[in-house]
Amino acid sequence: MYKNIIVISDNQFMMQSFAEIISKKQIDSINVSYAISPYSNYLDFNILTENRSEIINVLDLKNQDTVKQVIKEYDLIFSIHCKQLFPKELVDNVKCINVHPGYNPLNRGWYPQVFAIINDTNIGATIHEIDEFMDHGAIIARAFVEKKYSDTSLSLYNRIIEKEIELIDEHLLSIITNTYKTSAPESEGNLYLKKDFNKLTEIQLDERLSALEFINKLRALTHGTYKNAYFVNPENGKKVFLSINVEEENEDL
Ligand code: 0FX
Repeated sequence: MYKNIIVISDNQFMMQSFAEIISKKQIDSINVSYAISPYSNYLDFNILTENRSEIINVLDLKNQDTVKQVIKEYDLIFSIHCKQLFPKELVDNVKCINVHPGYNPLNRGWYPQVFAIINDTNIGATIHEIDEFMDHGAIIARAFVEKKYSDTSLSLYNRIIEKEIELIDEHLLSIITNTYKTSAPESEGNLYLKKDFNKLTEIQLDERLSALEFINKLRALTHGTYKNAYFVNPENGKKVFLSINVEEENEDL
């Protein structure tokens, strides 16, 4: 059984959800700390569980001394949408577990639902052990979520994080008690980086795509108020942002 646990996250909602699950399970004799990356704003993170405000640390995993300190203090680390890559020294010395908003190994890396819409691949959520490569280690649990033609990146993302939270709820105890089983990913799968997402965002006005490909691209780049897809206005060179509104007819009407 692991006793000294740290949860590192850059996603306020996921960190809060994780903290609520841990608190609900009322596991005796564990100490849980919470941390964010230097990329996140400390003020955005205010984790409350049962009227208790958890203290959040800022951890820079590029700093050797910090990594050594973490290895000394903790025996289990959860990465819950943590934007820092865990260094090899850390993953070789402490059990590190990642919760990923994609179905490994199909959708490794950044913004998995975006690439699942573009490439029409299956999508889901995964809990896995961390090795030195991104979203690559032994799989503890994973599940698909439905992907619809009427989805945008945001609606699909919301379904995925709901599934991540379900998987955490279901598998947390077996992870903390170190009684879980793993399976190896079937292949290296697909890995997408932030730069692959950035490349998608400019729509070339002379690009030829089928209607389906174009609609899929806009659905994949539509995520609430984010300004993702754009074309360059030939008149003044300014970016013009666009997104798509998708709604399937309601059968009851
Ligand atoms: O926390 P997270 O949902 O997850 C991301 C990666 O997708 C994940 O693979 C990695 N393990 C984790 C550390 O970081 O990312 P987010 O909260 O920055 O963005 C959530 C969604 O919002 C993303 O899937 C797509 C959308 N988005 C985000 C940004 C910043 C956009 O459409 N445009 C943007 O500029």
